[in-house]
Amino acid sequence: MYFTHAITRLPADTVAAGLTTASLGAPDAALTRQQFREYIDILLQLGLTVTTLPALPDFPDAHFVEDVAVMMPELAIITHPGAAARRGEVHSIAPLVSRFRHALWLGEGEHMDGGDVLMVDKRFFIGLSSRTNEAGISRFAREVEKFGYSVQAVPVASGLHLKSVVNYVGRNTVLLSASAADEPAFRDFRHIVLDPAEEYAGNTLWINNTLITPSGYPHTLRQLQQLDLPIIQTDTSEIRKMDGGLTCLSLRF
Ligand code: CIR
Repeated sequence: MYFTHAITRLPADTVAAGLTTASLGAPDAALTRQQFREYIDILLQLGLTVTTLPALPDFPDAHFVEDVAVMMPELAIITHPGAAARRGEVHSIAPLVSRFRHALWLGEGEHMDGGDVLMVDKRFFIGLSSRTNEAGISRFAREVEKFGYSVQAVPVASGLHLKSVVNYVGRNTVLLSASAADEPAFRDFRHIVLDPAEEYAGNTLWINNTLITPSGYPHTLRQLQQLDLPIIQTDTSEIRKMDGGLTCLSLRF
């Protein structure tokens, strides 16, 4: 799929107050914004039109826009984020999403974070995680199956979201952690298995046949180079401190 647009949100000064399981210290707000701007520059360089929403200081995780909506050519699903502290974010993204797609909302009890939703052509792999539950996946499946998509639930054994440790990287290949390598859902794909010391680099973004990968993961970089696709490395040190990565920072469509 070729993307022409991205929606992003400027990280707020309050970024350090967001949710995290990482014990890497507090992120620096100014450096977070600089890394975010570098990410936007990459999207622009790849030919996307980028719309950036203003910071939402009351929601310190709100720049992780991927979690609050799932975009498809036919529709958008506004999620019901698994973490109560993030639920209010949906109200400020929905009006913009609705300008581009007919938007449906998941309801009370139908938990889902977009970080658990991996789309490969007409197939969705959705992580069953601490943020996404069976009810969320069932409702999502009901809505998208009407448009010819299939939905497969995948238990998330490590990492916050499915896409923290499994991503499609082009050429019928998934980049995934050793803990996900035996997952039957991915048996039709070639596998690149992450070095356990570099699991974070699993959040590599395949976009318009280019790979955007975090800098500082040399083993993964060498593995990705075998795909013979253009690779852009970018520093995400501050984003990582809040459990975020490259896919989380945008909605692409
Ligand atoms: C959270 O815990 O919700 C945020 N601090 C990080 C969300 C990362 N989102 C993603 O991987 N899609």
